[in-house]
Amino acid sequence: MKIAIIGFSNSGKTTIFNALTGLGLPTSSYPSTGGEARVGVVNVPDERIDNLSGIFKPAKTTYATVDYVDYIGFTRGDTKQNAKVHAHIKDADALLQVVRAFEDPSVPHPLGDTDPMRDLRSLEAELVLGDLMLVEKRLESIEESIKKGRKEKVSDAERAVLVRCREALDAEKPLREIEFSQEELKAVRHLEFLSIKPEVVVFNVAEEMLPDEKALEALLQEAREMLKGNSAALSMSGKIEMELAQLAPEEQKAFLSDLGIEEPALRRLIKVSYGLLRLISFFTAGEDEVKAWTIKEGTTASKAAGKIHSDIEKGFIRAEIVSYEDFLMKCGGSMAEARKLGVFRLEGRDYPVKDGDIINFRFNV
Ligand SMILES: Nc1nc2c(ncn2[C@@H]2O[C@H](COP(=O)(O)OP(=O)(O)OP(=O)(O)O)[C@@H](O)[C@H]2O)c(=O)[nH]1
Ligand SMILES: [Mg+2]
Repeated sequence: MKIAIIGFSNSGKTTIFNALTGLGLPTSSYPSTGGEARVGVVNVPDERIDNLSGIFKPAKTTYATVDYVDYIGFTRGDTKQNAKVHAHIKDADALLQVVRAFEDPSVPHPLGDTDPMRDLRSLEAELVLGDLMLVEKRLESIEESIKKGRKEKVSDAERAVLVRCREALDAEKPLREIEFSQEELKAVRHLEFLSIKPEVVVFNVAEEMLPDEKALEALLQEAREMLKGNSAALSMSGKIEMELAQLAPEEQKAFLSDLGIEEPALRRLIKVSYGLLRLISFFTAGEDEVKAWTIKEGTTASKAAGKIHSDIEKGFIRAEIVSYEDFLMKCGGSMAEARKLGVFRLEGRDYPVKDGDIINFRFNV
């Protein structure tokens, strides 16, 4: 799973990328203009995995992960430049939009001054415009094929969806606000629209603004009213989070309590983006390894088995399952106790796996 960080230049994208990944990419007040997109792998924090790991004391503990991508910023009104950005991030599953909400005269703002809602609207407009251009280009090439009598090159289904897309985009609506059927989505998937992707908006606020919870909540409220479809909004100080990420765990705790913060905003951000992708985790637990496996909501037991190994999917007999809650509450975290109490359920291949299921697959090879 991949999440692309987007935003205007100097909004703090790389700062937040560094905070998320613990990497130390250079940040500067000069806008980045090119280079390669950078990818970092981030563990999805999960207390359930922490607890299971405490119980099983496995040789290895593996969290679910999400890849984050950092690239250059969007430029207002420059569709050519923005198409370049699109090319680097179009395969992402979701977007993380960083909106500048800090003021700092030493860091030039590409739109003149700090105005988070204006920036959010402008960036959404750039996403919409980029997608509209893709739709129009594609429709033109379809018309061309029809004119030349090359009917085999034309999918009526795709054309119909494109017309729907154009209507929405013309009305300045991001495509994530529109309901599409699975077939419709499939017909236009190859165009890799940006405005159709789920999006988390992060307001990058100044450290001094953090205590002003009322003002922050008002800003978030306004953003949430504007954003429709699969999206979320939160705020953090990218600078503080980056400093935090570079400290050892013990120092982090001290730093946080000095600031009166319970949980780094970053943990919340990672969890929110994981949820936005409609992802859930099931667990395998033993002495070798405690591991979270990422699946889409609604994945069946046999498909979930296939995540671990195709042989387990092929030779699937049944799944022995205990929910994380039952395992901790009813069995005091003991597998022997779980078996004795019979809390393991036996499920067949079509069982839809639930978030937090601890699973042991029975299979034939
Ligand atoms: N004062 C202040 N400066 C910040 C904050 N967050 C980031 N900056 C600074 O803003 C500048 C730009 O930050 P980056 O993280 O490089 O921004 P970016 O969005 O990646 O910029 P581009 O890659 O050029 O598009 C750097 O000098 C940062 O130190 C903040 O919360 N407060
Ligand atoms: Mg950057």
